[in-house]
Amino acid sequence: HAPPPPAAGKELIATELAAARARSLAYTDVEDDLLVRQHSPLMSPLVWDLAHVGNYEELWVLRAAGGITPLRPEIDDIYDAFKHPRKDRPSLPLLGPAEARRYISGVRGRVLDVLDAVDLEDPDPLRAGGFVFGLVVQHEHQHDETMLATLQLSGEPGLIRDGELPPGRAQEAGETRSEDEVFVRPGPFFMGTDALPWAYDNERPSHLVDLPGYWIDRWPVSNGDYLAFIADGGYDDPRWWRPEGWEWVRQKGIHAPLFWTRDGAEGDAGRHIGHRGNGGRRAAGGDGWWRRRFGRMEPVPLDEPVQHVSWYEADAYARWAGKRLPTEAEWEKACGGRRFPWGDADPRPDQANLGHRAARPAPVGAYPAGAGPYGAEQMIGDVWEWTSSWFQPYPGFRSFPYPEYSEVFFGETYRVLRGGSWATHPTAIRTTFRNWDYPIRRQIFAGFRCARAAG
Ligand code: AVJ
Ligand code: FE
Repeated sequence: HAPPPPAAGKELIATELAAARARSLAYTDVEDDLLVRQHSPLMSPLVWDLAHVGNYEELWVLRAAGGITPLRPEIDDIYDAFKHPRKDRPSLPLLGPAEARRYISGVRGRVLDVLDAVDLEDPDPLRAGGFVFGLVVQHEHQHDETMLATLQLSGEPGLIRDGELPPGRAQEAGETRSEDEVFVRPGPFFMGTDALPWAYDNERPSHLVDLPGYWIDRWPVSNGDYLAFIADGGYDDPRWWRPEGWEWVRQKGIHAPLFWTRDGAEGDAGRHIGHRGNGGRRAAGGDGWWRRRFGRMEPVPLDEPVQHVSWYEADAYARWAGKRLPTEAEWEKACGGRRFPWGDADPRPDQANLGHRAARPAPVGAYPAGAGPYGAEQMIGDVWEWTSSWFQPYPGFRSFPYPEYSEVFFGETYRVLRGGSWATHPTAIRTTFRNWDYPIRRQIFAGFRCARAAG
């Protein structure tokens, strides 16, 4: 088993706190109207997320770890995610944008005082190794990714913050598919972790899991791959779908990933046709399909991992392809039982597409240097990957520091996603990290890869 990385020092913690905050402020550096409006009943107004990250910091760092008297106890109720579902949040007496910024910066000042005074060797589990700071840093980054999903749903241009990404693998002329598999030998591996000081309760404890041999795709399923499923009538063939998934696509009239539209069609994305530009990628094709990306229309790039698909769509594609989704154990074992597929060192830009370097996944094959020991690539970053597993506790699970982070979600309601997306910050991802969502959700930056049994 890998040795634990050294516990974070105070300087590193301060840097991480500042990085998360810079991101939250950048994503909310827009007109007030865009912050207070609700863009989708699936999401909070952005100004709720902004004050919520400050309130969470107040609850956990200032009150629970620092023993500081509550600053604004009267707003706790408003920012309690369990008291008010997202769709109801616009009608709450939310702090306005300026007040929210003032509140979170006031909290942050005191958080830095607590950090100055804290003993990181203190055996108290909230303070040991700076756990409570890891908790709030990762929490803020998770809400930052949620804010990006809200901005994508809003259809507003701007904030796209595009950048350069490495090129994908060389393709033969006319080739669009990216099917290639790697073999993972049978045998036991340690799933989860006891060693990473900032890991969540749901990643613990580390436990031995024995798996038969299996094949897993070398890359996430690409848009080109997925278009073959569409072209083959995949959305119109009940053979590929779980009964409840079939009922859902029929009822909602779903025939492509979210934000996709066909030439001439007037789907959801079609309303934004005024923003259409070729994004310099027309040569990449699109097969007559366009997508709306942060308010801009562009041809669907065939070599990018597909994103904005639900678990039901991923599951149907896999069945059509003669495969299945990997279990989360299979997904994790393919990463080799380390913090990252390449080892324990922090991600380099040539190993994974993380942290919103560009506002899109990188093409399939862009990160050979990020391969795991069995050869699987792009396990970390680009798109969250749906697995076949329900979100369930590991044997010996103990809730910490509060049941509403993980425990209340266990059961057969949420499917597990792994690996993080282009929008996930490197501090908030590792091979043991577990994300979860409803199987119908498509606004998250999620795609998938397939697996199949050996033999
Ligand atoms: C782990 C992404 C499912 O956003 O609902 C944020 C993380 N928990 N605030 C979510 C979370 C509390 C959570 N996910
Ligand atoms: Fe939260």
